[in-house]
Amino acid sequence: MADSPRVLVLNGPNLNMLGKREPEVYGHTTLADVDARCASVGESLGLAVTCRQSNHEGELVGWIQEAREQQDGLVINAGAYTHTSLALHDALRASDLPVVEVHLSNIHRREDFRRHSYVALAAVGMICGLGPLGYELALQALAERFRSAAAGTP
Ligand code: CA2
Repeated sequence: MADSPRVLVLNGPNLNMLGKREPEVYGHTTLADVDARCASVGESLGLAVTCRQSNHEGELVGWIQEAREQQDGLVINAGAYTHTSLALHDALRASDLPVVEVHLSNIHRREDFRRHSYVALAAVGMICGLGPLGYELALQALAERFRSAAAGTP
């Protein structure tokens, strides 16, 4: 649709391994399955969704910088960069976009070092522990945010 709000779904390092390793932690769904589901759920919510994955911090920063001009919202699972990357934090803050952070696993039930997120400081909200459903819920949250902004309601 021409005027659909645009949302970039970004996945960080190692998420290309989804469904191929550690199914006991991350499940059997592949990243291609997640991307396909985001596209179809996005369409049903009236969103134009683009999905990208990178194992490289600088590439993710570049895509976030581009998103400032080209997108209306961002869903991000930054993988391990969540817990380390001030560069992603700064890029997300500078994007001025509504950001929803997603994690497949419940980062609060795992090692202590996963409890801190540099992404969360730049996000409107975070969904974790619900597996791939988290991406759909994040898209739903953004769609609702765009709808209420367009209607002028809080
Ligand atoms: O739970 C999440 O979504 C995480 O962002 C996943 C990251 C982890 O570092 C975060 O603390 C939480 C790891 C992504 C690695 O994904 C793999 C998937 C399958 C096999 C191996 C790695």
